[in-house]
Formats: sequence, C-alpha cells, structure tokens
Amino acid sequence: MKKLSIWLAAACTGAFLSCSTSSNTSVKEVAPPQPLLPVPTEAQLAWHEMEMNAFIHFTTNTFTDLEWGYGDESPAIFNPSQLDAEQWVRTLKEAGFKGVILTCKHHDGFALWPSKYTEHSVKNSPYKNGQGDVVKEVAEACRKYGLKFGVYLSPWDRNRADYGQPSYVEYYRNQLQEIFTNYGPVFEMWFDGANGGDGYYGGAREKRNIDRRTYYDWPNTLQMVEGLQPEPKVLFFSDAGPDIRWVGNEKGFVSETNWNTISNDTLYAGQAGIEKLLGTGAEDGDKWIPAEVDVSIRPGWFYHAKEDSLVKTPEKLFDIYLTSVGRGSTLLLNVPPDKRGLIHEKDVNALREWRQMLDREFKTNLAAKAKVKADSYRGNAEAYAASNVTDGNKETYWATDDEVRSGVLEVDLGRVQPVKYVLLQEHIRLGQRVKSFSVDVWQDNAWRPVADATTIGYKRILKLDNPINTDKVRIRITDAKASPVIANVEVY
Ligand code: FUL
Repeated sequence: MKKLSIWLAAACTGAFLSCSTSSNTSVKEVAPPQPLLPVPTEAQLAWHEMEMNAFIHFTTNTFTDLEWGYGDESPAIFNPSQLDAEQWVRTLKEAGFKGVILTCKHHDGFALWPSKYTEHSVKNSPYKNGQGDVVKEVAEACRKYGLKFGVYLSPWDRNRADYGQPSYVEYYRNQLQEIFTNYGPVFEMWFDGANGGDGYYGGAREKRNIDRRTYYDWPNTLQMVEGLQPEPKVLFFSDAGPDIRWVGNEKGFVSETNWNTISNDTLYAGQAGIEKLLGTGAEDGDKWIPAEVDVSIRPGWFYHAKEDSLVKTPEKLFDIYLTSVGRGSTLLLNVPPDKRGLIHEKDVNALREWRQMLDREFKTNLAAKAKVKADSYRGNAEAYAASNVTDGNKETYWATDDEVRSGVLEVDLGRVQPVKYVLLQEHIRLGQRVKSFSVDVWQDNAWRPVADATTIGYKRILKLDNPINTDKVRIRITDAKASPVIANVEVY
C-alpha cells in the first residue's frame, strides 16, 4: 500500500487528487503528510525500535570494590575465575535486551582488550595468563545470540601520563581504531562526559582539568570512527548527542513530556538546569537527539558484594520500564558481572521475574484488530483511516488533514474487560507531533476521563490508576505541532 501511494503521489500533483491506476480503476489517492522536521535517521529509528539495551560495567573496579579507579591499579588484580560472556549475553537476551554496551575502558584506563598502545590492560593480568580478551568474548557472544554490540570507551583516563596533552587524544583515537577494526560492527558508542580531575596520570598523582569543549576535538574523532565503520551507522551518545542524548539523571526515568528534539546550541551553553532540559528535550529543537535512560540494577555501576541485597526488585524494574520505554525513550539498564565474571544469581533472578512481569502485564492486546473510529481522517482516504492503528503494522497510520491539529479515536474492544494500560505510538518517521492527549473509557453510557498526558513519540504507555472495566477506549489528541500521525494503539 505504501509503495503504491508513493508511486501515485509522484504521479499526481498535490494532495487529495483522484488518479487512475494503470489497470484503469479509479482510486482516491491522497498524498501522505509531509515530514515535520527534524526526523530520525534510519539508524536512530532502528535504535528506537530496540527499546531496551543492557550496559555492562566490568573492570579492575570489580576487584577493588570501587566505582572510579584511580588509574594506579595493578593489572594483577584483574582475575575473574569463571568469566563466561555467554552467560552474560544469554541472561540479557532472555530478559529482552536487544543490545549490549560494554565498558571496554572506564575512567581508570584499564583496557579489557589487549591494546598494543598500553600496558594497563588484560594482557598483563592473570586472566587466561594474559591471553584473554573480554571485548572479543562479549562481541562474539553478542553475535552468537543476535544482540547488537556497543562500546563505552571513557575519554577521561586516570592512568595515562599524557592525559590533558594532544598526544593523549591520539592515543584515544588509536584505541578506537583497534576496537572498530577488530570487534565491530558497533551499534552505539558511548562517550561519557565525566571528568573528576584527579588521578594517577603515570605517577603524577595530581588534578588535571581539560576544556571539555575543545580538548577531545570530537568532530574529527567521530569522523574517524565513521570512516572506520561507514555502515552500519554507529550512533554516538554523549551528554549532548550528536545522535543520542543523556537523559539528565541516572535514576531510570525520562520526563513525562519527552521531546526527541533539542537544539545543540542550548546544550553546549552549559546553563543551569541543563539536566531538566535533557529530560524534556525541546518542542522546537532543531535536531533529532533522543534521550537514553541509563540506570543500574544495583546502587553502583560496578559489582559490590555489599550491594547483593540491594538489587532492584522486579517491581522497581517494571516501574523503570514504564518511565523509560513507556515515555518514548530507550532503556539502558546496567547489569554488572561479579568477581567470578558472572552475572550474580540475585541479578539473574530479578531480571527473570521482571521479564515474567512484562510478559504477564502485556500479554493480550485487547485492541488487536479491534474496530476503530476516528472523527476524521486524511482526505477521507482509506490509506489513513483509523483502522491502521490496530492492524499490527507500524508502517500504516491514522492521519488527519494538514490543518487539523487534534482528533479522536474510538477503540471498540468488543466486550467489557478490565483495562490497565493504554499504549500509543506516533509514526516518528514523519516527526514527533503530539503535544497533549487524553484517554476516556466508556462506562454507564458515558465517557469517563481516566488520563491526561503530553507527548507520545516512539511509544507512550499510560498506566491507569486502577484497572477499569470497559468495552470502549477513546483517545483524544488535544493538541499537536502538526496533523497527528498515529501508527499504533494497544490496550492491555
Ligand atoms: C558516569 C560514570 O562516571 C560512571 O562511572 C558510569 O560509567 C556512568 C554510566 O557514567 O558518568
């Protein structure tokens, strides 16, 4: 259907024209809405669809019980006795993660692969008598289990004597080259903004500050990486993008109003309240830079035995799902392996029960193939009719005429059933549009309002305060930046 309308849209000029197809049957063809810029790139779209990725923090900190290594750790302490990267990736896959991002190097500078540019690496550790390569093991396990592989390589390096000088930037680029040449493809590259100042720095043991905006010369570094991996396109994460932005907290939520758009210049201004802006994005932002919700399953990013009793409960993880994926963001949940080199039993159990909870809560979509009515649809053309939101095809959508900025969808569930969640998706390929919407349910022969919300974006899940018995759910788009384009509605 889409192909046909593109072909016909090209053949007819303007919207709302009737055309004849080659078989001579008259078909009302209406041009699709124009994209509302900015829109996501193909790589960003694929990233939105991943929804949940896992972070793995693992290095000498796992053995020193620290969160930030000083950089003077002896590689001799890195000695996982039972490291099993397949156990990591299998556990994560079963939980539903689609990608894994590994701390190949954290702030202490210890490289989890045998980098030829430093002695501070696994090659000088007892792990596999210096023959081990954790980056390779994880990248291969990802390939085996069909997860995408991502890389965290800390720009801040507390081990390097030349940190702060131009030669360190060259060193950093050399390491990126090793990684992208030997372990790719990489789906996401995480550039951490942390720089605490003090460190070992080859024995200097001092505080060093760099100018974050100029020191790393990011434009050239990113260009180099893109040259090493032209396809598939790597997505760069940093506080300010360029492809994915930090969400502004490490607690597991994005703001309820979550625009995928933001303007770079406001991010670099370093003004107060930047965290809040990162959480909301900006309705009038000129770039598509979606927020990623990074949070750890434990209080720390690295494994500490004393936190075994503090692993987040399945219920807490479920809440995090609702405040990240359920608010149109992508979740990046950190699951740090222990000193053995295994994901600890407590974490495995929490993840398993969380998965069961997700499967249970979102088991039956009561709106699948349901009858849907809209108060209007684009050019009265079936291609944009309300039924597109329950057809299970995310490429088809309900859309209104260009000048219409609101609309009502009525979903008929067929019979009275308890409803707990309403899930909506915009067709973000055409940009993020909806500014506010409400949900009503049909009860006692009247519409009863049950929820008000703001943005939708890639996905929005509303949890109703109490499950409500109803046979009809109504969604009222009350305001939008441009004509609403809704790809999917689900009800649970
Ligand atoms: C922060 C780092 O300082 C933490 O150690 C951790 O890696 C977190 C994901 O990012 O900026």
